[in-house]
Amino acid sequence: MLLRPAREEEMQAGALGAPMRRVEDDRLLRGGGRFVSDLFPRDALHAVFVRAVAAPAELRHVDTQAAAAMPGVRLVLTGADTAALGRAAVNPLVDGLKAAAWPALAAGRIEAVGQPVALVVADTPAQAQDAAEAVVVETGAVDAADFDRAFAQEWVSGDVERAFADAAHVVRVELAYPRVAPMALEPRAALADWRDGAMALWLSTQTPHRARADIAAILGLGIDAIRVVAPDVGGAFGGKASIYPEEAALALASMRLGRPVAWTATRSEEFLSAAHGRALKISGALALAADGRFLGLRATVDAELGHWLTYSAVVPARNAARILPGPYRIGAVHLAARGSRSLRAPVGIYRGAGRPEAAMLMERLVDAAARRLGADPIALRRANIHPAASLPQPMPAGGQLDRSDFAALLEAARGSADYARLRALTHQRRAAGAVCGVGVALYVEPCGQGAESATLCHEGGGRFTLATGATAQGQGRETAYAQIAADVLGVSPDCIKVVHGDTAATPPGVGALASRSTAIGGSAVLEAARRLIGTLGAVPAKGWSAVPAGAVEVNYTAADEAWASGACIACVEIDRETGVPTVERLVWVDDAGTVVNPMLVEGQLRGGLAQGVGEALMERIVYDPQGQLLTGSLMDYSVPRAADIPPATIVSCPTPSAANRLGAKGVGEAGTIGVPAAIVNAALDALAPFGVEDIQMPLRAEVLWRAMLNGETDR
Ligand code: SMO
Repeated sequence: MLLRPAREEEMQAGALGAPMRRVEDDRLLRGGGRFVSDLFPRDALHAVFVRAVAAPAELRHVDTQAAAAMPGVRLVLTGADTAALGRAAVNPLVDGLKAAAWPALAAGRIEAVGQPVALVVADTPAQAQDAAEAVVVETGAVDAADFDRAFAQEWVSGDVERAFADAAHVVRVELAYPRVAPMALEPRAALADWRDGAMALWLSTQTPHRARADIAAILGLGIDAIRVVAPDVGGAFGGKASIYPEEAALALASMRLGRPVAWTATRSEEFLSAAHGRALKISGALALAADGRFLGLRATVDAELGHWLTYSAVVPARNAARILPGPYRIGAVHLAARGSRSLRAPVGIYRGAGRPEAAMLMERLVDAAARRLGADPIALRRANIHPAASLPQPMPAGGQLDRSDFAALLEAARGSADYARLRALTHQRRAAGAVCGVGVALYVEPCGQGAESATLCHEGGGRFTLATGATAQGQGRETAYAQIAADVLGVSPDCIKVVHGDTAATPPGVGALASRSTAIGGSAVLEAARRLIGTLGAVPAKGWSAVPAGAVEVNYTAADEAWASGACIACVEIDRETGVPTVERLVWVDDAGTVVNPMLVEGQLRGGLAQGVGEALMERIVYDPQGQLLTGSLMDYSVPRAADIPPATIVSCPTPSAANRLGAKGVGEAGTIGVPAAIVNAALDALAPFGVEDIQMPLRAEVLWRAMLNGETDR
């Protein structure tokens, strides 16, 4: 993507599509950000959680007496206090989902290390911490609880038995996608303020309106008694899309005390008890005709859900199933998705949410097929993709593939990577002793369905206030939404004030997740701007000064779901002596549909790419066999630094979506979907001369070194 510097005059021509600088950044870069922890009032009390240190266990007794008598302590809550609370909702996206218990504080039994067992509230954080250490938790041994299936669903299309019976070749891949941490820079934080029969909650959340409904159900109050505010949020990545037990306990504490109660999670608490991502086991078999046609696909997705279910607990498994078989024409498909609870922290959505796992399976299968057939990986993909003219196209697990041009994506990637030369160079380097390879990935990404809201008010004099049910955690939403509205209204984006995050100031909406906020929330903004013009009448040539004040409210529902797509090519070199991998080159062609602001798109793509590189090469949450978390700090859990991010060429190749008014597709999650698959395929290509056909993520030096060693000894 070639970016020119933002210039005023470019914006005059029409705000939509202009590389406008983010209006948020001046404030944020000067330290003017207002995150939840910046909003704690002087009279706030401070909460610290007592957490389980071993699991599973019978919880016999929590002795709070000594703690309650310590200086500054106002309240100690245990599971007995929270037992009567209601429960948070779980999105029932599969048949027969079995809901799990949802204790705000553990009662009767402890299910995971890190589970909150008691809440101590004191005048200062230090007093609360001291008192928390005086809480005595008595436990007894239990057999590892039998966590049965939470759900299982299958989808079949075509004659799968026949496809595999007719196959000239069948290739198989089995992979365990590591459990990883979403790792927002800002940890969870909450402030609960109960006064005059109403609850105000400031949360570091992606979904304030849903949190409002959850807190109302948990506390047994009408929704009108609850206000939730998401102020500046320092990253979320799916990890802040669900209400948490800690937040429910905090709200109860404020209700009991009639005082504001504040909590900021430590980094270790985030690793211990915030929702993780991925942790899918996924296996598949691809049946091929002798000429390389894909005949059939069988795939099984096994999700580990952790000990309680986040709102979107089912989404990763469901998403993995519904993007298969990716961009390929396969007549016979059998998909199975299952989820089971486990004695660990919850697993929820994380940037990509099932799509990276399924793309990894599909793309590894295709590269394995290319090796089996002696075919070129790009040529094999080209021979099996849906032609652009045949899209939209229904998918086996529901939904339909959006308009896309997969051949154009592959050809753009081929050209941009100078693919033929790259392959030739790889052969030469190998002949000279290097361990290096080229990997390809082509992916599809459902992103953006359902409804979002917007209210747009002309305040008079050409000034506007736009309130949205969507939220922001660093995406530049205020900039993008102002551009969309300004383009329709024929004004400069700085005439539009964008309001979000506060349920008292915005219409009910979904929030920011699932790469939906531009496609759906942006379409709501577009619709609102058009309707406002319709309501107020034609704007006179001399501008808005003569137009009266007025407002419209829109609840926009997309006709269908947008699907983004992209093609990636990665080059990886592996040090023969140490196994250290280097991603030498990444080319990524992305279809984001209508682009509102190319600078924001590139920022989102590069951010996702960084997290995609992290999960491919280094990130992994590790528990020991007793369920103790071994990666509980940034000393132990490896996230990529700036120097770990490879040079990447990003090329925009948009086909506007047919699914929503704006024609936009998602960009926030895209970087985690194709990039890891291309990197792993490149590593497997590099290791092919050693006879290595399988490798598990993350691709740490040790893993690669052992693979080379074993490959050599095996032969
Ligand atoms: S993983 Mo996203 O915030 O739906």
